Amino acid sequence: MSNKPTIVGIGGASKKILNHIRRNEPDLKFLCIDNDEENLKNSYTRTLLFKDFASIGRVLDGENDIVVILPLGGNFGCDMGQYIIRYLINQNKDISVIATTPFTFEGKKRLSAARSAFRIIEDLVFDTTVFNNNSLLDKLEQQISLPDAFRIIDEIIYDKLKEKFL
Ligand SMILES: Nc1nc2c(ncn2[C@@H]2O[C@H](COP(=O)(O)OP(=O)(O)OP(=O)(O)O)[C@@H](O)[C@H]2O)c(=O)[nH]1
Ligand SMILES: [Mg+2]
Repeated sequence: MSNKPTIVGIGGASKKILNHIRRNEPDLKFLCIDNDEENLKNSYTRTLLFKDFASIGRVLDGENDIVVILPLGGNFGCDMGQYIIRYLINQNKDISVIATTPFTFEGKKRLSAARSAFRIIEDLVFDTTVFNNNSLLDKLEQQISLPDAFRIIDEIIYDKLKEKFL
């Protein structure tokens, strides 16, 4: 039996992060939950098209140690992330969260939705980590493309996961 956690991604961007982690950690269990069927098609991990909470409970039956990967900024993650996490806690699962907040250039609305969502999640979950995407850009000397910036953030999330949970 493995004592490694199951990695649960919430929202469209979490698919890319989970795909990245899986390339490095093929033996971990994953579940990517999203409401966008099209997006889930090129996932390399187990996926669940979100319809209701009970189906999440069924898929994760017996998997009690969970790290949630939650890139905040979009509607699904900001609106539903906290409810999915609440549901998992009520199922007596041990939950940790690694979240990100969006770049400023993605718009004020996304940033403030992400911040409000994260504040709520922080009150629910003892072990949370949040990366502010913007602060990454401040550290880089050269201009890089957005996809490259996201790949670096995927790697930072994976490093944190390894450091704390694997
Ligand atoms: N680490 C990482 N973050 C990403 C990537 N692409 C987008 N993001 C971030 O993830 C945030 C959330 O985006 P999505 O996951 O697409 O949003 P969603 O939760 O699916 O919500 P809607 O599609 O709007 O309903 C964005 O605001 C970006 O900051 C990526 O490839 N890697
Ligand atoms: Mg989406």
